[in-house]
Formats: sequence, C-alpha cells, structure tokens
Amino acid sequence: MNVSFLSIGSNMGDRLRHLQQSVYTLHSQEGIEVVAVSSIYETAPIGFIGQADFLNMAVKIQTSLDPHTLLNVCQQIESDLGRKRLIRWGPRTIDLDILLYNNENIESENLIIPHPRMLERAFVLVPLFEIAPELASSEEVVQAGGVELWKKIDGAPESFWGGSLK
Ligand code: X6L
Ligand code: MG
Ligand code: MG
Repeated sequence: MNVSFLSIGSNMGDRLRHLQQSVYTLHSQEGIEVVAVSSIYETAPIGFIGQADFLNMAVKIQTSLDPHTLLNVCQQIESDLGRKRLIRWGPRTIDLDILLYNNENIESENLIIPHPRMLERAFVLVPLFEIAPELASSEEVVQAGGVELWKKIDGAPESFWGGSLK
C-alpha cells in the first residue's frame, strides 16, 4: 500500500463545502482511503493577488493507485466541482495537488512529485506538518529541497565550537 499527501485549496463559492466534497469523493474511490485530515487554514492568495482568500488543508491517504491514476482522480474531482482554468494562478472552486507519493521522485510530462514548489508555500507546509510532523525534518521533504543533513548537532551551543576556537 502506498502513502500519499495531498494539498487541497478553494477560494470560490462555498469553500468549506468544496473541501468536504473533495475529501469525501477521494475516500469514496476504490483504492483510496483518507487516513488523516488537517485543520482548515484561511490563507492570503499567492501568485495572483487581488483574488479571494483561500481555505487550504492537507490530507494523508493510503492508496493502491499509481501516481498517474491518482492524478486522474484529482483532476476528475476538480472538473466535477466546476474547476475552470481561466486565469493562471487565479480563483478556483477546488485544487487538489499531489505533494508526496511514498518517497518517490517522479518527473513526467504532467506530474512532478514531490510537488516542486511545496517547500516555498506556508499554505501547503503548515497543514502538511500538522498531520505529518515527522516530515518536517524527513528525507522526503528535505531532499526534495536539495538539502541534506550533513552533520547532526546535539548539545549545548558551546559544544559546537568545542576546543577548536577560543
Ligand atoms: C512569485 C511568483 C512567487 C509566483 C510566488 C506561488 C505562484 C504559488 C503560484 C508565485 C506563486 C502559486 C493557492 C494560492 C495559488 C492556494 C493560497 C500557486 C498556484 N494556489 N494561494 N495561490 N492558496 N493562499 O491554494 O500555488 S495559485
Ligand atoms: Mg495548487
Ligand atoms: Mg493544482
């Protein structure tokens, strides 16, 4: 069984209802079980300003679907909830983004995992780390950002420079 994290956002119409409907529809799919949901956060729009504030959340799923089939499910839900792509980064009834799929790196024409810009976006990371605090320092997320633990530092600050400096 595979573990995946999704980021969900809405800033048009009944935003809460769109989040609820999308999570319910995910859980109703054969091959997807929603195993954790974050709190809902109201967030200022990024990318294209002058649009309504978003509600954002994250969910954790267990799934037998491969990443491309999961993407198809997400896009079908977006379409069913009336998502129209009119303005780049513009208002949307619902947006479902696959953030992580196991600890895989996937780069195909229509799907990149880990989500390439997730580490720059508080509206993604705050809900994600709420349901997966272990990810805040994990290999999946940290390596996705080109950041690898080089030397673990434990102990009092003075032990950092030790006897080698005065
Ligand atoms: C410079 C240029 C800096 C572009 C940032 C950031 C563009 C995020 C697009 C960017 C830039 C995005 C949401 C949103 C969008 C959302 C909130 C995007 C795609 N989606 N703002 N903006 N929540 N708060 O879900 O993420 S558009
Ligand atoms: Mg998005
Ligand atoms: Mg999207």
